[in-house]
Amino acid sequence: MTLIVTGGAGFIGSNFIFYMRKAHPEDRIVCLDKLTYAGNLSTLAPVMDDPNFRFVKLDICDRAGVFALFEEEKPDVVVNFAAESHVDRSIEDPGIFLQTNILGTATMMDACRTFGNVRYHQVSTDEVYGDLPLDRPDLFFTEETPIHTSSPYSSSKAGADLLVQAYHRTYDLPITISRCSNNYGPYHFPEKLIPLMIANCLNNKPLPVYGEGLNVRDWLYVEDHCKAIDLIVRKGRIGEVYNVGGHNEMRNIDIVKLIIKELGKDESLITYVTDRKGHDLRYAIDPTKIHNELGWLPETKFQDGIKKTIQWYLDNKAWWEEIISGEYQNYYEKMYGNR
Ligand code: NAD
Ligand code: TDX
Repeated sequence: MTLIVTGGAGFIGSNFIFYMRKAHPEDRIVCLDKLTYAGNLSTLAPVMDDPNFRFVKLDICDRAGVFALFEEEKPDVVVNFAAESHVDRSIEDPGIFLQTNILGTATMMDACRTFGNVRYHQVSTDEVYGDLPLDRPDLFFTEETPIHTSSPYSSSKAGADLLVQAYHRTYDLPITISRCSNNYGPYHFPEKLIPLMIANCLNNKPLPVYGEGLNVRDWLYVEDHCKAIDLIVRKGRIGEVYNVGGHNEMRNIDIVKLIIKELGKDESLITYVTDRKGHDLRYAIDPTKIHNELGWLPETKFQDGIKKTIQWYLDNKAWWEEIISGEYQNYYEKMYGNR
């Protein structure tokens, strides 16, 4: 079959493409990506010459371009990863988040229903559920937890989810939605916590921990997430939402200390900085549904995954040094310069 994978030059999308080439080499993958600051064509170098792979530089909001691509490729499945994904950027400038995350999703689904009711999968986030209190470790997000967002980013993702469900109900579009927790692993853009801390540590730069570093995230190794999406696309029930995550909760400060230790640096690098506005306290996924229905469980233990990830950043310095030497410097100065 032919899959259109949007946002495949970013972190999770590229890992998904690599996973799918291995797991289903017979499938054709067409990667559609605008190549924003977060997209990196060099990441896809290993698959560029694969006859079953094609890269197309395109904005998911470009209706004419998207429709022409559907006409040409006649996809069986669309997996939509393309999004503005960084919470801090959404706090600075929400507009592009509404544009890409909501209108782009609608454009992709309009193409799906115009060209034969194409199977559509939306990659969403646990952030649509808002946050959980730190003193109630017994509470988890289930698929029934009400949508209750905190940031412009999570609100735009929630808006997209509602539209996806509306297209299913109104037009009978065959959709599924996955809501996963924080991913980590290779090709993670260095604006996000784990790669930022690894890069700063290696450059002996201060490690900016928001607030007191007590916020909790539920970490998922990116390949485990890719396997879950593959399963949902092939075997998930149409119209359903699946939470993806796996009881891997960590406080930010403990992650930072672990990275420092693994890299043999000193905790004096830690710098507590002004907290993120509206900072979500804790995310924690209950993955019972995807486990019971599709047999999925995360396979990578955090202790192993974080070691593999750190090793990847050590082995692939050129990839992230190229990124942080460019426009990223201005971003970093703006976000952290006076914090
Ligand atoms: P990322 O920022 O690393 O990559 C996003 C990709 O989308 C980039 O390649 C970028 O060029 C592309 N893109 C952005 N706007 C586009 C547009 N208008 N048209 C076409 N392409 C566009 O993001 P990521 O971390 O890989 O996240 C992928 C998806 O997973 C997003 O939908 C995000 O909301 C969701 N998600 C991410 C996480 C996480 O921990 N990273 C967790 C839960 C959900
Ligand atoms: O410099 C930092 N210092 C810091 O303390 C950064 C960048 C982050 N943090 C904290 C904020 C969060 O509590 O670390 C935690 C993780 O931050 P991010 O890496 O920005 O991720 P988060 O805000 O949790 O969102 C991520 O997971 C859900 C992804 O970026 C989203 O796309 C996804 O939907």
